[in-house]
Amino acid sequence: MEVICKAKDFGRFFKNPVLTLGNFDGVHLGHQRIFQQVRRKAQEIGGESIAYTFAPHPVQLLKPEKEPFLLLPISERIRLIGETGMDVTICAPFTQEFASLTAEEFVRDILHRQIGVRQIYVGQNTSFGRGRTGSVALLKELGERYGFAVEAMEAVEVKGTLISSSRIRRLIRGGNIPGATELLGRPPLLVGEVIRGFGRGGKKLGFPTANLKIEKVLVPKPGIYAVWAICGGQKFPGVANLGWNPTFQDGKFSIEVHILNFNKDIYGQTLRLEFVERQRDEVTFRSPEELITQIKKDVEQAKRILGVV
Ligand code: ADP
Ligand code: RBF
Ligand code: MG
Repeated sequence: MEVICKAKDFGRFFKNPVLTLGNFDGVHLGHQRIFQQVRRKAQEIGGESIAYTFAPHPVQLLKPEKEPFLLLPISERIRLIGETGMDVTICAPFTQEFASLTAEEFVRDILHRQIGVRQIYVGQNTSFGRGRTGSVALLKELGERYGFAVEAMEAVEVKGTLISSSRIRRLIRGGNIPGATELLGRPPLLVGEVIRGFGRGGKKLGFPTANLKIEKVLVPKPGIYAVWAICGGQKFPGVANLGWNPTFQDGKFSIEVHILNFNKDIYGQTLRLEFVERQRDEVTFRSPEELITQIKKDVEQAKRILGVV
C-alpha cells in the first residue's frame, strides 16, 4: 500500500479514485467492511482504492491534556489499513489550517480538485469539516456538482448491537478481550519499543520481562494477560503484566511481557502484543517467592489459553 502523508503529495494523479473518509481508529469490523466495498468498486471501475484519514486526532490537537483514548497509534492504523488490501492511505496532517477548512472547501479543494474522486463510501453518520457540519447529504449534493457518487453504508452489527469505537473502548477498559476481539475482527494490541526497567525480572524472579514504551493510547484494564508477542517478524506465546508491580512498591506503571521459551536480548526492538484473554488482577505478595510461585501458575494458564501446552 502506498502511504501519502505530505500535503504536497496529495496532488499526484489518481486513476478513478474510490475513497472512504474517516479516523478509522481501531480499524474495526465496520471499517473493514467499508474498505472491502471501496476495493470492490475500485476493481470494478479499474480505479484506485483510497483511505483518507488524519493525524493527529482532532481531540489530541484541541485538548492535549485529555487522557489517551485512541485504540491505535497512527502507524498501526496505517499498517492495519494496508492489511485490508487498500491501494493508498492518505494521512492528512491535522493542523489548525486543515481544521479551519469548511466542509464545502474540503470537498471542493481536496476531494475534488486534488484527488479527483469518482466515488465515496462513508458511514451514515459521518461528519467532517469545520464545526463538523459536513454530512452524507452535503456530500451527495456536492457530488452532483463535481461529478462523484456517494454511498452511505449501514453500520455493522454483531449479535444485534452496532459496532463502534466507543463500545470497543469500553470493552478494553473493562479487560473484556474476547468481546473486543469480536467487534474489532482482530485482537486488541499494543505496540512499543522495548526499554530498560529495574532489571529485576530475570535476575531476581527468573522471569525476564520485556518492558514496553508505548505511544499515548488506551491500555487494557491493569492485570495479567495471555498474549502473543510479535518481534522481528516472529510470533511467540507470552504472559503480560500491566500494572504497578505493587510487591516492589515502584509506584511506576509498566507494560511488560514474559515471552515463553525465549532467551534473547531485544532491548530497543519493536514489540507488538496481541491480547487474547485476561487472567487475573495484579496482587501485592508478601515476598518475591510467593510472586514467583504465582507467575509459574500464570505461565501454565497462559499456555492452556493459547493452546501451546
Ligand atoms: P528490565 O527490567 O530491563 O525489563 P528484565 O530482567 O525484566 O529487565 O529482562 C528483560 C530483558 O531480557 C528483555 O528486555 C529482553 O531483552 C531480555 N529477555 C530475555 N529473555 C526474555 C524473555 N523470555 N521474555 C522477555 N524478555 C527476555
Ligand atoms: N507484580 C506484582 O507485584 N504482583 C503481581 O501479581 C504480578 N504478577 C505478575 C505476573 C506475571 C506473569 C509477570 C510476568 C509479572 C508479574 N508481576 C507482578 C510483575 C513483576 O513484579 C515484574 O515483572 C518484576 O518486578 C520485574 O519488573
Ligand atoms: Mg522487565
